[in-house]
Amino acid sequence: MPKNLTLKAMTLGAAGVAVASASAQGVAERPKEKPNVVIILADDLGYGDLSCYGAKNVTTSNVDALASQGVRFTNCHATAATSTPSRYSMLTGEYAWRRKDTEIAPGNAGMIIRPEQYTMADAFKSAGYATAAVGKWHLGLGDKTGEQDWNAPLPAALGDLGFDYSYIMAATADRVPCVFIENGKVANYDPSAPIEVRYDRNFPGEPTGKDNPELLTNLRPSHGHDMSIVNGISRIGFMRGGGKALWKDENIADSITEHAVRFIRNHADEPFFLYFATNDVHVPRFPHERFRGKTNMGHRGDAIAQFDWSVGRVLEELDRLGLSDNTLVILTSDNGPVVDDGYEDRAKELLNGHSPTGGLRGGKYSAYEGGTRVPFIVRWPGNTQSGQVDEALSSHIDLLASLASMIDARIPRGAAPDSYNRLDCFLGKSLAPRPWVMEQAYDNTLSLLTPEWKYIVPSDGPAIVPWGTEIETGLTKEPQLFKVDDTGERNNVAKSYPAVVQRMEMIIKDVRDRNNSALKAIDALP
Ligand code: NG6
Ligand code: CA
Repeated sequence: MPKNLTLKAMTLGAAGVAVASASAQGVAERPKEKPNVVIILADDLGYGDLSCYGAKNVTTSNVDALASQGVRFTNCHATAATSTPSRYSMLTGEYAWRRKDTEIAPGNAGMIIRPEQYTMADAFKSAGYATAAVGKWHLGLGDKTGEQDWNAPLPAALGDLGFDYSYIMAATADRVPCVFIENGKVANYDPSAPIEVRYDRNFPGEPTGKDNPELLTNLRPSHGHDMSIVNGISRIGFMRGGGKALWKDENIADSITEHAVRFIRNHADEPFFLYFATNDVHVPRFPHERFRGKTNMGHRGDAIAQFDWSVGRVLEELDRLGLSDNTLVILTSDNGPVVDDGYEDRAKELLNGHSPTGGLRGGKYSAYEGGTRVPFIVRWPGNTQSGQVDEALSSHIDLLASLASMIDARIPRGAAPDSYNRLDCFLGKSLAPRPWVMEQAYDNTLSLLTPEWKYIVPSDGPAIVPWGTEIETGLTKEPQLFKVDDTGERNNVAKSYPAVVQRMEMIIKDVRDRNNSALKAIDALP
């Protein structure tokens, strides 16, 4: 299909034809071997935060090397502008907005992906891979919200979702519980300090950031984040206990990177799938002292340097084991960047001319492009071309079906309903853009992006994220339509192109209703 695919072509199609299961939509020629797959998913890393994407004041040499050996995408999109819905969509191939309970999850959320639901890890496991999730999870744990006993094996955990091994943070570093969970049990559990967690009220007598600011020896909150204190940093939610299992923020990158590397080492002789989700560069940013001052941007810049180090460690281990040629590495971020996300780390004051969004409007939470356009790099020696830069419109939502097709995993009927096999696109072999990409932002506001247009559904929500990040939500009462070459999304042309607005609305409705006509446009791609 030509690059300037028309909206007409996108909306026409045989209505009423059942949507084929994602696995049936394969077009890529399948390689003979089953490569290892490593997904490195950064947190809140913006489109402009890596030096290969134009970052200032920080050099990400390991990521840049990866990009120079593979394909660097300039128009790839996370499915949502916050973590939980973005990760849910990537791992299940279903848009998070189809479900009610996929908003930013508290640390005591029950498992959002249910054990019976098909995941990317299931695809790999069914194809004989060893599978692991290491790092930030943020998709709930245990059977029911608020009912977990953190002192015993959790009744529902990642083992039920296709991951043979997991070493994770339940939610985010700014949410309790502040402990790592290994295969469903608190790692390094300290029986002398039983763990209690709740989000509705404090435990009597326990200090909080609000009442005991003198205990905030490492970081103070700028907004929210004034509940339980762990490691001199106050968090969202209340916990007590934990003892020696409690993490130290400055060691999180070391700890999860070491577990990722160990998994690779332990499975060097068989195909493996590693989902490595870093804590960097989410708040609280508190990098290890060896990264302090690596940039002139304070903790946020130094956390980017720390992220780059983690990437380097993983790549170095693949090299050392002779696995690089047979490993497909994907590096991306869960959503766009935020500068002040709730801690006084002077990230804003110290930008020194750096633009985390790379000049895009908005940021994390936002319906503007800063919310969901993310770095996306793919390297698979022999299959991707070194140093390629690819502009094709693409989305994380298609990773599941694409990777499943590559390894010949059969997706059960009805699973991963929104994911399409776009393997050729992810390997930089096809310039055919996705006909449209759905994006989810603040208040579950949907946007639709095509190779020519960006449309934001009207909303009564606030113009600015209401809790202090100073980010524009992109929400307005009027429909917004931008030409894609208006990268700053400043010139709303909805009034001049009512027919386009109508077609964009139609596509969104079709996707919402799972009506085939909009989806057929993807099937029709070469
Ligand atoms: C917000 C938090 C923010 C961050 C975000 C989730 C406040 C005031 N802000 O509610 O700090 O934790 O949730 O980020 O609590 S995400 O990248 O994991 O989606
Ligand atoms: Ca995030």
